[in-house]
This record gives sequence, structure tokens and C-alpha cells, in this order.
Amino acid sequence: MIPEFAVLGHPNEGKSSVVSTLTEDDQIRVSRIPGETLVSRSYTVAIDGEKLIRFVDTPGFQVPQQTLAWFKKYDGDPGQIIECFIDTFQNDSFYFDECELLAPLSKGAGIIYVVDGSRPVRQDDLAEMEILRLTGRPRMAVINSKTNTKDYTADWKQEFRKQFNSIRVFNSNTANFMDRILMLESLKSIDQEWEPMLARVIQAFKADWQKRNQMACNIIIKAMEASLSFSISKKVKQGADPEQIQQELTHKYQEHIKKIETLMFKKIRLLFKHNVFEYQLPDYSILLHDLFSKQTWELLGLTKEQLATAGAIIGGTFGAVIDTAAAGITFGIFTAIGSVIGAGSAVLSGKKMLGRKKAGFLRLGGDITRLGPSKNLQFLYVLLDRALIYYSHIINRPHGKRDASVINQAGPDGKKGLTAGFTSAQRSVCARYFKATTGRALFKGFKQEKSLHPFEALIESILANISGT
Ligand SMILES: Nc1nc2c(ncn2[C@@H]2O[C@H](COP(=O)(O)OP(=O)(O)OP(=O)(O)O)[C@@H](O)[C@H]2O)c(=O)[nH]1
Ligand SMILES: [Mg+2]
Repeated sequence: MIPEFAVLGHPNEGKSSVVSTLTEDDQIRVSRIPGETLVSRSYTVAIDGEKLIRFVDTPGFQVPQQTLAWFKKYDGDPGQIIECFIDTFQNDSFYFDECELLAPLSKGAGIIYVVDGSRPVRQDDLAEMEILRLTGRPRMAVINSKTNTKDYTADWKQEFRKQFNSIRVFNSNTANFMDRILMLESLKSIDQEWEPMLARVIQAFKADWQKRNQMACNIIIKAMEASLSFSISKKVKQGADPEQIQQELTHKYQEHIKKIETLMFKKIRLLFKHNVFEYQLPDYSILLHDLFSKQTWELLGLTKEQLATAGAIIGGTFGAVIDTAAAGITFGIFTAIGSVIGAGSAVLSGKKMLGRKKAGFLRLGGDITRLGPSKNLQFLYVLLDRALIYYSHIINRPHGKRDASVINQAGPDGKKGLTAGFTSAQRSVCARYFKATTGRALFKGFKQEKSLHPFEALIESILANISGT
């Protein structure tokens, strides 16, 4: 036996949306048009195969006044009132929805009654509340305000105090993990019998969240490692146009890293169970800019001066330039992102490095140019900021929120990402990790492990912080 709650209410108040958010199930149909949910359907939350709690989505009340009239006249066993109602009307189409929505209660479900707090209380609502009281089932009222133009929360609360064991404001379009936990905490108080079971559910939810954060941390680190260490090389034929090679390599380099990032975003999205909908980023999001665009780098950390120099050299795109000033086919490192490292095949095969010129230059052995791994620590911060912004959007997006029109609310994207606020100790963790990761990409003997653990710990603590856990 697991705790089970039927989510009841008037049509179009947000019942399905509440169930969707509570169960993190984005397949549940939510619609602007009343009458979307026609039959009751249960949604079980299971973690690692263990079923923990069940919520039943139901159609809205259609004829509450008539139903209440019958309930008031009923003089049989109060414990049998729901069964008797269903027995009486199960073949009567007039009471079809009422039979459907009351059925889960006869099987022992508790009640979560959902109302839209942005509209006033009406007679039909009072009738619904009275019916629910007469069922005798443990019940909680939830105020889920659909708009913030008007607020009748106080009026609703006043009515609810007469009829419900617990009242909670829970917005299915803004609720995050902690709001869901608080909702479960409130459910504990509606019936003592459920208390231990719900305590267990809460504990399992928290452990699962922690596990997901660890997995998100791994996903982010894997992607960062792949991006930072990535390099691409090409044979240069005699008489080839260096500019064309540079463009080609830059394009390939950037496309590859963008792919890594896109895949990382997708993994995070799926980890947090946003399966059905491609997550639509808000209009203000930095993530709408290309990873390699000037806007991204400006917003996430490069100073005006750095940008000006970078822009002057490469005409507004970040990438790499071939150092034409050097004699022969020698390639220079451009520091904004990747770098063209003139590197001989000996270096690429990890054997012997050919003559190193001044800082940042590698003398080319003759026929191979290489772009990457990144030489710019800022690249790590840009990648990390974007990953954290995405994570933050995803974990703060409730599954029951479907309308694109309401997406544009204040969010985590500010000018400058989170890393701009890093302490010097945190920066040094990042710098060491960067050096080890990019270094290892070039020289096999380079040890990375020591720098990895502090970096992992740093990211894990940031994720816990962002999710308020
Ligand atoms: N802005 C906002 N819209 C909401 C909220 N909850 C629900 N909605 C919207 O209200 C409409 C109805 O939501 P549903 O969850 O389908 O409502 P329902 O009570 O299940 O409706 P029926 O199944 O028709 O009885 C949808 O357009 C939702 O997107 C909310 O908290 N905020
Ligand atoms: Mg519905």
C-alpha cells in the first residue's frame, strides 16, 4: 500500500498541471480548454523501481449542486456514501464526471482540491467543498493561481478553513523541487496514518535529487573535459591558402564543441525528466546566443578590452588565426578560444615536440596544423556558466508548465554568469583543472586526477546551491 491522492476540482483549474508537476511527468495533457481530462488516471512516482506515491488526475466537477443535493439527502452509512453514490449513478450520463472523479476516493485516496486563486469563490465551489467534506476523506486544499492580475487567496483560505485539514499555496507553473517537498510535508498532516509513509517518500525524493545532481555534475564535467581538450588537425599541402585552412579548422572546431554542449544540455534535460518537450529558452536567455558569439563572451566574462583585441584580429568571430608573421608555415596561438598550434606530426603522435618558439608558438614540423586544445581559461568559465544556466532553467521548470506565453519571467541569466562571483580559491580550482585537462590532451603523461576532485566538489556544491538543497 502506498499513499494515494486524488486531485479534484472545477474544470480548467489546473488539476492536471498540478499532477504533472508533482509527478514530474510532462506527458500528462494540460489544456487551456476546459474538459481536457475526461477520465480519472493514476500516476505513480517510482524511484529505482520502487513505487512510492500515487496521484490521480480526474475530470472536473460538472454538476456539483445536484450532487450535493443527493449527498445531503443521503442517510445511509456515512462510510459508504461514495460507493452508494456511484452505485446509484454509474449508468447515468448526467453524473458521469462526478462518478469518475469520486471513484478514487472510494478506493482509499486522500483529496487534493485545486482551485485557481486568481478568481473569486463561487457557489459551485462551495458545493464542491461541501461534497468533499461529506465524503469524510482526509483532504487538503491547494491554491494554484493561474494569473497574478487578481488575488483572492485570502477569500479562498477563509472558506477552506471550514472544510479542509490543510491548506497550501502551490503554483504548478512555478513550483520547484523544494516546493514539491513542502507539499508532501503538508500532506503528512492531513492524516496521521500516512505520516510514516510520506516521511519515507520525502526521504526517497531527497536522495533521488541528490543522485541526480551528482549525475548532472558528471555530465557537465565530461562535456567540459571533451571541449577543453578537443583539438583538430589538418595536413597542409604545399601552396595551400592558410586563411582557408584556418577558417575550415575554426568552423570544425566550433561545430564540434557546440555539438558537445547540445548533447550535454539534452542529457541534463532528460535527467530531470523533461522528455516530451524541447525546452524552450526564455527570450532573455544568454543561451540563445551561439556559444562562440561575441555576445556570449561579452556577457560571460571577456572584458571590453579583450573583446576589442580579439575582434580586431579575427573580425568579430572567435577562433584561431594563423600567424602569418612567422616565417614559413608557422602557426601562432590565438588566445580567445582555441588556438592554432603549429604542431608537427611528432607532437601529435605524442613522441617528441619540435622546437618551441616564444610563448604560445610551436614550430611546425612541416605539414600539419592543429587547432586546440584551448589555451584560454576564460573558455572554461564560459562553458561552465552556460552549463549552470541551462541546469538552472531545467530544474526550475515545472513539468506542468506548458504555455510558452508565460515563460518569460525573471530567471537565472544575468549579465555575467555565476562564475564571475567565484572566490579566488574557486578560481584556482578551475585554473588547475583547466591546466591539467588541456595539458593532458597534449601530453599523455600529464596527471589530471588531483585537480579533478576539487573541481567536481566545486560543481556539486554549486548544483546543490542552485537547487536549494
Ligand atoms: N499561468 C498558469 N497557468 C496555469 C496554471 N495551472 C494551470 N494553468 C493553465 O490552465 C489551463 C488548465 O490547466 P489544466 O491543468 O489542464 O486544468 P485541469 O483542471 O486539469 O482542466 P480539466 O482537465 O479540463 O478539468 C492550462 O492552459 C494550463 O496551462 C498556473 O499555475 N499558472
Ligand atoms: Mg485536466
